[in-house]
Amino acid sequence: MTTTPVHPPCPPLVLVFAASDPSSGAGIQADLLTLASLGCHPLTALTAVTVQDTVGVQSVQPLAAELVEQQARAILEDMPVAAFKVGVLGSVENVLAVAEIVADYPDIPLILDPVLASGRGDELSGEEIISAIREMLLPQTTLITPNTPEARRLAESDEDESEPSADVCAQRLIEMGAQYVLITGTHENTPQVVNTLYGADGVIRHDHWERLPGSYHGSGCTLASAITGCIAGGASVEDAVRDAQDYTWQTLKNGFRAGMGQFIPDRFFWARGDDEDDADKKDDEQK
Ligand code: PXL
Repeated sequence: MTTTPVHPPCPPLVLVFAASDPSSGAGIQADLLTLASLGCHPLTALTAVTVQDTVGVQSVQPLAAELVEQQARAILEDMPVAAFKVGVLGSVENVLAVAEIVADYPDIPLILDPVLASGRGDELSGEEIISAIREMLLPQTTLITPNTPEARRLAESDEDESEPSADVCAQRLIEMGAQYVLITGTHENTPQVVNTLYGADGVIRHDHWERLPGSYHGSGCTLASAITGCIAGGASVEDAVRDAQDYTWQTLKNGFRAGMGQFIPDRFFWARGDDEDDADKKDDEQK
């Protein structure tokens, strides 16, 4: 008698285009941790190497566009990718390479986190990269996840006499080709953080979150990756945005200060033995 080996089902596969952050607060390491925590199998095309810690970015060294392309093509020819997540690309050539690759897979949802600067203000994408993203990637984007300063920089027009509102920026990003826009309100001076999801017909949902006191490195990467993971698992954009915000808020609430700078979100908060949880479990056992 022959027995056929039984393989477990394949988890959702997500291909991430992003840059390395040695602190694992942000960048491709943050994406890997988040996607793994949510049950996906992350695949990577590294776009750049940064030198940074939890205090600041020292340098950004883009990889050659051919190398980015070879990494992605090798994976795409081997595996059925369920979703793309795009973070820091590091050069105009890399934006063009990624735009060309994803154009060959129009049915795979693409979540774009337009990282223009780190949370501490270090520039990660110059003006030419921003223009290339506008022209080449936005029209292929399912969901873009800018914070308010990023939304303004992407959507600003020479004709603006004053700063455009978040609603106007979202409308312009949709006119430029994004299907959905999630503008995060972390940088606003509001008592709560308000994140707003827009579609072709305007606002789809506002979500309000308690503003946490810490300063976090990699909250945007966590949110965009978590959304991508949920979409790869079959969720609609709206459900993915709701569930990923909840997950991200918990990673921030459980964030830890590993170095001398910003807090790092804990993407595996649920896997740590926590005294309160242990106490709750003991209470339950006694009932
Ligand atoms: O959090 C955005 C981000 C993404 N990717 C890299 C980064 C940062 C912020 O510092 O360094 C590589």
